[in-house]
Amino acid sequence: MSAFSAIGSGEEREVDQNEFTPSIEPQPTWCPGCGDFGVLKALKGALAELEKDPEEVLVVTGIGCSGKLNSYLDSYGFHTIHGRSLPIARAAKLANPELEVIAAGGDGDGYGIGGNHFMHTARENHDITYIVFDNEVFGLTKGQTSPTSPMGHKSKTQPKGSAKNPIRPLSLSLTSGSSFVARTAAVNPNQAKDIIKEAVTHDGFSHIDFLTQCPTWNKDAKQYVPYTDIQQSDDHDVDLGDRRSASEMMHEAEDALYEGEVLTGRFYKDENRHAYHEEKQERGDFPSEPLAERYFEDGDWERSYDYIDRHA
Ligand SMILES: Cc1ncc(C[n+]2csc(CCOP(=O)(O)OP(=O)(O)O)c2C)c(N)n1
Ligand code: SF4
Repeated sequence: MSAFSAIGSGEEREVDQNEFTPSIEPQPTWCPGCGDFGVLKALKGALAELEKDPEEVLVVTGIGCSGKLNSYLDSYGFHTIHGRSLPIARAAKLANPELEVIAAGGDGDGYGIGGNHFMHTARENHDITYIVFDNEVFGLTKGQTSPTSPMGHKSKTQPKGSAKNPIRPLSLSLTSGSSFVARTAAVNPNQAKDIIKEAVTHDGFSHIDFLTQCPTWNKDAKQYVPYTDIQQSDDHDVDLGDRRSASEMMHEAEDALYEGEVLTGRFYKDENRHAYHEEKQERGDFPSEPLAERYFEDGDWERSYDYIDRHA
């Protein structure tokens, strides 16, 4: 028996996306019109279409409005501290490679305070999906300038306008070593769902820069404008397996975003590189049974919600 089958049923079956809606907090408290709703919807749809049982999935989040994602998704969840979703997600995946691990957080969480973890998780190509809610501000703490705020962006922390260039999340991801890099937008739920499905299925570190509008603190952001899907457009051509081609397309998309043109789609995909745990396995530097197995005993498992219900 594997560690996974000690958690879930392990049976293949049709999954309805409503199975991912929790009974305790089914209605998110995000502001009306927030792009975070789009991530939740796309994620539920993607997981259901991939026939993932909620108990096969672990969602690890950082701190921010985006960090509330796992409160609104009925799967295993770990709401960590600011910028630390990736180390927790990596540890979980290494302890139980059969678990579908998704990490998520904001641009402040992932590209700012957690930037070092982002770089090294990409470099090591851990087999997890990382969704960054990119709304170009710190939403939860009331709209401060973030690593993706454009030069000149005015906020409480930069009332005269930011004097900093924004980071280039796609390029940073590529040069750090991600083996799947994509950008999608909350205004485009079908593309978002398809990209999440590809990211989850991809064997290696999949990074999605997910443009999410924050109507409360960042009305001027460009995430609202109509997007172009580079895979559907005759004006853009990217060879997904070619780093130079991907890099050029990323630079174009990163520049265009702040000029009001939203270019989304898949930018890079390396299907030949081994994920970190596979690389370790090949070197004989990984236990033959999942580490998690050592801490599991048959039949002892109860979901945390059952405990909460009991004490309600
Ligand atoms: C170590 C630490 N520093 C600062 C904070 C305060 N804080 C909470 S959320 C947040 C930023 C949130 O912005 P972002 O990550 O972009 O997520 P969003 O709320 O926009 O989804 C900050 C600075 C904290 N919780 N912990
Ligand atoms: S503050 Fe912005 S990011 Fe946070 S819930 Fe409201 S709209 Fe969404």
